[in-house]
Amino acid sequence: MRKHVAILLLSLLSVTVVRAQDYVPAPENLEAREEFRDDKFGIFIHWGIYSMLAQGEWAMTNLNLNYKEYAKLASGFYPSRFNAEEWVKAIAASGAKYICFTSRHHDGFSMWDTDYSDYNIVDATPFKRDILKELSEACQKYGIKLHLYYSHLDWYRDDYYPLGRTGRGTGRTTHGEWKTYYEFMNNQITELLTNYAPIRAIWFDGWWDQQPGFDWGLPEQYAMIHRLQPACLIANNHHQAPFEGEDIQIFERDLPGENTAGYSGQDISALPLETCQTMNGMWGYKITDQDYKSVPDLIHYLVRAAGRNANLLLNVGPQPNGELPAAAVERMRQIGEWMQVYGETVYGTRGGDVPPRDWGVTTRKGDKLYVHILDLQDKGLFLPLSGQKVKSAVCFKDRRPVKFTQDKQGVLLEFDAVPADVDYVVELTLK
Ligand code: FHN
Repeated sequence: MRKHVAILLLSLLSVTVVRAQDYVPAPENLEAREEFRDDKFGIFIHWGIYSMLAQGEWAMTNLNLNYKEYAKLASGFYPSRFNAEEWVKAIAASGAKYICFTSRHHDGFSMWDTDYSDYNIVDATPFKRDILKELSEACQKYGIKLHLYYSHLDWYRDDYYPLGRTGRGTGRTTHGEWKTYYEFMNNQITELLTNYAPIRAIWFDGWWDQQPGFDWGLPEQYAMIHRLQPACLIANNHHQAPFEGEDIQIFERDLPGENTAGYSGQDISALPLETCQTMNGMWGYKITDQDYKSVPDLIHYLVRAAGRNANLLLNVGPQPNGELPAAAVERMRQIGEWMQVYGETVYGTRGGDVPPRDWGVTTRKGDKLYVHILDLQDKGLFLPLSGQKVKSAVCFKDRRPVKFTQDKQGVLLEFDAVPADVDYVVELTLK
């Protein structure tokens, strides 16, 4: 009996091992991962017909709105000030290298001209313009990469079955037709990857809506995506360690290794990392939410992410009229100004040799180690760099030498005054 159990366990193990080896990323996918890592900074856009309610993207379920009533919003959606080029220019000015746009959020409304549902921006609104098309063209024009958010869960369709944890008050009468829903999603994703190419990443969300063990058909869906665009990076905001077939690991509202928001206890993988964060409190536009983070705080978040080898995907929720909120545009402009000066110490770097600390982080590129001092109350800073030889140390901003001494344990930096910049960067050249 024991032998049989052992054989069964062994064969289960070998199945797992074989499955774990199934996905071999294509060379262009590996290249896209490195390019993604180098980019370090992206802007997340949560925009849909929910912006008209101005209560965030969860209004439909938070307010228990009937799905048929909610759908009427579409016939009034006319974002007269939407201008894809203006968006992309403001985003490029922030120093961000990519945009992740909500092609379809949990409310089930498609922000492109899809053939697989009339509940979309072209067929269901008087605006009739394919927002995604305009955005993808503007992105290509200004050299910004496009990622697409796609919700796995749906609060609108009857065939999103079984009902998940959320969206139970929207009045849908769901039927046992998961198969048609799954086909619908795959058709839409195929459309996105065919008509709006190149899409650098598909960013899934909603896995957490179903009970553990629910079969979302991810391996087949992921294989389809990689067949259509081998370089396309797959991310899934399931709040777990990455699944087979994924190319990026995502964290939400927390830096990798932290878990203040409750979504991020998972192990950190060797995949490229990205953490998404709101600029104010909500993802989608909320009229009462003016609780914007300060520019220094946003820069710190970006730098602390880079020091943890992660990208920052910073969210903006456009207004119902199609404009990005002025408060967000102003913050993006100021982050961009900072990036103009300090971009060299962020773009193309990897997490540095000294692990993140309360005072700041380090980033590394070639023989340069950038010490980002964000919060130091001292005129000295010891870096445990045993085994590394420092050739020179300068203040990155003005190239003035920084005093340092070195022994086997590491390097001691000494300053004339307590570093007070938003980010006082010391550039160390290593031997
Ligand atoms: O439910 C969504 C939420 O609306 C938003 O899109 C965020 C972005 O990370 N993700 C989900 C919650 O985990």
